[in-house]
Amino acid sequence: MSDDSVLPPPEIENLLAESRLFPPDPAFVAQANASAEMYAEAEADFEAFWAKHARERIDWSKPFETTLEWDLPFAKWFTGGELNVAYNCVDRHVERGLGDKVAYHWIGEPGDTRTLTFADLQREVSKAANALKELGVQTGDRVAIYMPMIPELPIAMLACARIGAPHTVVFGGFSAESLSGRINDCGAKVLITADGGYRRGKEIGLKHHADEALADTPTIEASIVVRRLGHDVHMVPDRDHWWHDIVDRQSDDCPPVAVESEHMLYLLYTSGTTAKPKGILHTTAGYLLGASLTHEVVFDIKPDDVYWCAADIGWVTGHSYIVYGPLANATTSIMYEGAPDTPAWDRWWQIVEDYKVSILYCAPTAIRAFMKQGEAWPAAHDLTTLRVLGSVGEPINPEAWLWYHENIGGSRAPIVDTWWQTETGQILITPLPGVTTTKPGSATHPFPGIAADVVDADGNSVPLGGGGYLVLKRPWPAMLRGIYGDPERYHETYWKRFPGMYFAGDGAKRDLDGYLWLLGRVDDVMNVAGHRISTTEVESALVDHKSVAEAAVVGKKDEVSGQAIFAFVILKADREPSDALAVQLREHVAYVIGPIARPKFLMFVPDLPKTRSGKIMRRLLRDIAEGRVLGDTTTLADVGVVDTIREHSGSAEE
Ligand code: 7RM
Repeated sequence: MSDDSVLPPPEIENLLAESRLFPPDPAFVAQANASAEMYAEAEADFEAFWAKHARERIDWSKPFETTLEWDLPFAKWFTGGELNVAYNCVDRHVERGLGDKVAYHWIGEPGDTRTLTFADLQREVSKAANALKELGVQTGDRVAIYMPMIPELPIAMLACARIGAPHTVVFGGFSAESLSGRINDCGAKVLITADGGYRRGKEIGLKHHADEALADTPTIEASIVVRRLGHDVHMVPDRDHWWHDIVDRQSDDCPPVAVESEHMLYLLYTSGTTAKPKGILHTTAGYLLGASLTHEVVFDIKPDDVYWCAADIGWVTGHSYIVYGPLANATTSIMYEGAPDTPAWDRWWQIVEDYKVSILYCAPTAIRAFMKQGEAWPAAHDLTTLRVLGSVGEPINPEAWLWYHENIGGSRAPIVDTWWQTETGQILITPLPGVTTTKPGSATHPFPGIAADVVDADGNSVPLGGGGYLVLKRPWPAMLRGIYGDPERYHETYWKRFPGMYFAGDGAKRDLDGYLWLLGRVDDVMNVAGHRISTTEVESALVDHKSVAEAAVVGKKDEVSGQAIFAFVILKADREPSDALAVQLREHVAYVIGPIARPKFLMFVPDLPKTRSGKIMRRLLRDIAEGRVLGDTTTLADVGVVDTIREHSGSAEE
């Protein structure tokens, strides 16, 4: 027998046990796109697996010769091949008789709607591409896009893809400075923007931010501006063109340009916490394959589905699972411009009912926000059309998973908890609906063909039941090809920590059944008296309590234990904070996980600081817990939240 005392402490403790099992419903299994054989087939020869799907799913102008050239960390997939992404997402469906099929049911926040068929898309994309050509954009030139969630956004992206001009979409909530920084990093030639959009009942102007940005972007030669709000905005002569002028007058004939498999499709910038944003580089064929295959298999997409990914297209989730994956699969999607609580907390459920949505993909932050408002909102609507539910962006706490399952999925629809990143381009860790028995809170297993592992500080696999660092041990088709203009930083950021492996920056554990549980960013792991405790597990234990809607924990410096756990707690809408409840919640964590994880401090807060894509910014919570000056807040969605928390911060319970 081994003596535990001579073993090094685990990289991250495995503390929280979740034993509820949800096997697939036999009726779902009988019709599922996924099959257990996919795993075995992909494992036998992963290159052959991807090559087969690349041949079957993509329409090539010229077939590829080599599946993979792997010169670690630089991958090339499907070399020798040529294709066009817009053709694969739009034209081929029209040619095959699907011109009248709806591509997007678009819903504006104020209640206006638009329907775009694949034939509409083909026409609009071709015109927009011709407008770009008129402005001098050539294959290889970069185009920046800064827009609200309106149909012209995917149209603009596809117009770029049609002529082989890589796009970089900058989320409409970002500042002028973020926009100019990204434009300058990639040297974009044209900006496509709008006068503004709607959010929470308010008009959000964009053009004035764009103008401020363009004062400082020497490479920009022209801009195209969509009129969404209809107000007068300043248009710079010879630079700015209204979309309805320059696009509408173009011919709707624009032959798609065949590009090489490794031609750059887009850049998407991820803001590092302090350093300059990284331009994550995605290319053409591998990305299209990864996004479309995972979309069809993970969401069990059928021709009649009405699919809704509720992310913003400004994030990678929108790129892969609102635009490229669904369109490549000729899927009918919902696209919604606004907020989930406008005009009321049942806006989403009204949309599901009105459009008979069958698949919903959203983030845990949204689910926990709905949880906080209570089950009456979804209960008032017919959600029986929903047959698959997805989650992405953060670990989903078991309680939130169960709430989603019962109140949205009618205890019937399988949930796919999908782990991936901007860098990975496609879903990498996920259940397959109809195949996988799920456990609430676990992303379960790597997608077929993906080699994921959990390793210790030396890069050795940790045994089942242990925690450590999540790594990927072989290339995959939609993987990033680099950081724009900085191959050294690419190597250093992702491939240096564990030689030969891609390090994602996330902690994970694998339970005794081999299921993967994501434990949050390793930078957030707390060290309490020598125990490496993940924020996720303590947060899940708090959300497990019936009064709690959402929780975030951080480590606060402590003389005795090194770090002490500091919990920020949002209560459900009908609960009142009290000292007694704070004591109860701290005891609840001690009971569920163990005394080592009992929060030393607990503060009730009305809200939490989040990024604009809904991820909790624990870095800022650490600043608050330590009473420090706040660090960089540029990616914070709502700056007011931090002040509100600070006003409360006298009341932390010890
Ligand atoms: C798709 C996306 C990536 C980071 C990633 C994780 C976290 C995403 C999950 C998750 C646990 C999940 N891209 N993350 N999905 N953690 N379970 N299902 O979010 O580049 O914006 O973020 O998000 O930490 O590294 S992203």
